[in-house]
Formats: sequence, structure tokens, C-alpha cells
Amino acid sequence: MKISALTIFPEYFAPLELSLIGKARRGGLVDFEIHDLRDFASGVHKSVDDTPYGGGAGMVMRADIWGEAIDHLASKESANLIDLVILTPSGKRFTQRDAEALSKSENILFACGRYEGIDARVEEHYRKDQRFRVHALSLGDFVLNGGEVAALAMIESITRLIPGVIGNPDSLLEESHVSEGFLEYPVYTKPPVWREIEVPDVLLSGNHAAIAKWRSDKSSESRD
Ligand code: JCQ
Repeated sequence: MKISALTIFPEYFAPLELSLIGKARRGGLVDFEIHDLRDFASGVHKSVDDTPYGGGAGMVMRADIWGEAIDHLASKESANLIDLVILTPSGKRFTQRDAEALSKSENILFACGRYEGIDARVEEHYRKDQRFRVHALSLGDFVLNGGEVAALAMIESITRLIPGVIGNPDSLLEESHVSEGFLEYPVYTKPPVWREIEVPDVLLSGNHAAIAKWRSDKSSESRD
């Protein structure tokens, strides 16, 4: 799988070298290419934004620069289909289901916007382009300064589902319930009493059927 990102802050993606994801990359299970959008800007100032039509505060990222960048990156790819992910607070909420679907993609391109967003014609244009499957996605109902942190979170959730990235695939099987609307259950380890708080008796009972039932009951309890 090849994952690319277009951003004006490539340094945000440094953590992809770390931990399990870094190991997956070094092992050839996933390939990352981080590109600076500013490389596709012209003029002395290399400006990527301009004032919004209709007025209002802030700046909007220019469609022509995004178009040049996306076309250039796509022209170098061999995949027939590129999953173009546009990070935006107004997008569809990203879930474990989306992570599972995208973990089967051959080629994903994350478009990380800044300022008040990307000119809406970029999404419209690539939705009509047969080479792309466009996903406008959000991490949640809050505003970030840019799409980079949202992209990093999605990249982590997608890459850990690639076969071979996680050493013990049993842990993936157990958490597959997460995508079916179940929450995980509370977990404990030694010592059995900590600051006067005891581990639930059932977990020390050795009764595996009772433990499974307790965990299932706890899993469906909501936290909010
Ligand atoms: C992503 N949840 C929040 C901010 C506009 C592309 O348009 C915009 C993108 C951003 C950055 O993304 C987020 C976000 N998921 O804020 C404004």
C-alpha cells in the first residue's frame, strides 16, 4: 500500500517513522510519500491561498495549486484507482469501518487543508474524475488548524489493519467488535489491590464463562 499526503507542513508527518508504523514501513508493508504543497506554487511568495469570494474572514486554499499537485502525484502512480481523502470538519465522521475499507486500498492520497479550507471546486472536480474515489472525512465535531493531525490519526488506524503490521492478529480479531458498535471492557493487571481499589473478583475466579459474560456486559455500557 502506498500512502501519500499533500501538506504545507510536511514535518507534521515525522511520527510515521516511529513504533509499529515505522517498523511496517521499514519492512516494506507500507510506503509513505509526504509532499509539500508549496512546491506546486509559483511566484516569489509561493502563496497557496487567497481571499474568499463573497467576503469574510480568513483565507481559502487555491484550487489551481491543489489541482496541479494532485494531477502531478497521480500521474506518477501505477494504481488504477486512488482514494483521495480530504480532511475537513464538515466531512463524514471517520469510523473503524472506513479504516477497514481503506486498509484494502492500493493507493491513498491525504489532502491536508489549512486556513478556512480548500476551494470547494477541488472536491467537485475529483469526484468527476474516474481515477479517484473521493472521501471527505472528519475526525469529529471540532476544528483543527489543519488536516495533518486528522490524517495522522487515520493513517495509524488504517496501517495497523494491514496484514503483518500487528504481530499478534488475535488482538485485531478481539477488537473487530469495535466497528460493530461495541465498546471495549475495562482491563486490570497486578497488583490485585491498588490505592484500596480491588480488581473485580470475577476476573480472579478462573471461571472463563463468567469472565466472558462480565466483559460482554461491561462492553455495552456507554461512557458518556
Ligand atoms: C478534520 N476534524 C476536524 C480545518 C477547513 C479542508 O478544510 C478545512 C480543514 C481543516 C482541518 O481539518 C479539521 C478536522 N477532522 O479541522 C478547516
